[in-house]
Amino acid sequence: MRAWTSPDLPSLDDLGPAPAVRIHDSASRGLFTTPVPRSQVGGHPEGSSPDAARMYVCGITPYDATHLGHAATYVAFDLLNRAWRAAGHEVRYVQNVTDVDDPLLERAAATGTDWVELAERETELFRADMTALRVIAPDEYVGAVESIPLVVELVHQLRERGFVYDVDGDLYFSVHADPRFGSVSGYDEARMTELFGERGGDPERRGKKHPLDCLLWQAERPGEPAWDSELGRGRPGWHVECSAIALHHLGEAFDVQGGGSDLVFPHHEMSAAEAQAAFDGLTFARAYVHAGMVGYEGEKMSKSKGNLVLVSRLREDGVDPMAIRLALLRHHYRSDWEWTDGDLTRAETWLADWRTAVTRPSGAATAEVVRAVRAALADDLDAPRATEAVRRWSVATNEGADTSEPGAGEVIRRLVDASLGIAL
Ligand code: 5CA
Ligand code: ZN
Repeated sequence: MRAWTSPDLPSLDDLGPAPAVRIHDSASRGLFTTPVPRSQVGGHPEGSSPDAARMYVCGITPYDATHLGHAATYVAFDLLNRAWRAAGHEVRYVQNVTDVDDPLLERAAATGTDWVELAERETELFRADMTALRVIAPDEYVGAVESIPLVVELVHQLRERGFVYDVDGDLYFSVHADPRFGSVSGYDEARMTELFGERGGDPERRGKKHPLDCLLWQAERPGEPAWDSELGRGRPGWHVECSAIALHHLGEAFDVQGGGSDLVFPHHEMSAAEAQAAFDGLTFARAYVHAGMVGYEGEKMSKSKGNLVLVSRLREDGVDPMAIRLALLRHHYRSDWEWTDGDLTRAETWLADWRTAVTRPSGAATAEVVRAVRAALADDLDAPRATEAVRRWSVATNEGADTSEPGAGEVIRRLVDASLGIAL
């Protein structure tokens, strides 16, 4: 599938390498550091990329427009992408599009739209929103439908190993086939069963061997799309889509599996277990990173609840996407928070101040700002702290109290662009 156009990244080479990035891993509940690129300690052969930091971020299910919750999550992983690059990593980034799944088919049926058209339309809108927000595009943007052969291959592999069974033609995965099942979320069985039921699972389906076993391949239902395969005519389950795409496009033991915190369980738990059960000794991701949930009017912003603030709507209303991005960055990516109109007006004021400051021929000293911004981002993507440092610089510069450094604005403009993704 086609991704979107990445923004240009200004070079910060003259500022030296940024610190190694530490990021919170939900599985270990500790900080994960991607090893310092070998290219910095000894070099690697030209053309090879043994040092690439590899990241898979779960993409949208394209049945409605991008809301600020989605945007916050993708901007969070964009910060990681940028922080890794600043630290000297090459980044290999893969994202999927769940372009066939129950919510998409239900919405298409409810609105009398062709499901393929709906998915294409909303994916295109997502691309436009990501471009406007200056999110670096993934190297591979991969649809579920185009990945069906990969899914079939992985299910086949699981079946060879005896971890797949049939319930009325649907194929299920025995989740406990992976001895590490449960280690991504750390939840006990009671909590898992509760969440499984709430988040698209079917703990109560009769005929299953264990309530938590999850669907790998769903046999054709009347009126729904289906594909012929050695598994019978049907369509892929959700979790195995991401296992298959990530393994194929990134390989095992990639650095970060990312998404919003609503994906910790069951999605990331199941995806990891499916991949790990398929191959002896395989580690799926080395770290599982989750963004907090953005709420609106008292509830998690969600397509199914309809309490949405859409990026595209704000853009249509003439809001500067850079103000939207700055408003998102004012909240730490791991916190749950609620969007209010005040977030946007505050960000607009800051953005205007920053723009005024960077156009001055000289400004406050930059070395400490560069250090503070990079240190904050390397410390579990602390964007509120990073933006605060830029804010302090802009205040000092605009007040004229300290204009000791000629060309300071140009340094800050590049820093803010490359590390925070905000074009001034
Ligand atoms: N297609 C699957 C992942 S494979 C999916 O969850 N799609 S989604 O469209 O529902 O969500 C896309 C991404 O946005 C996911 O990472 C999800 O965790 C995140 N997300 C959804 N709602 C919110 C929210 N209110 N706040 C923050 N992130 C959110
Ligand atoms: Zn996913």
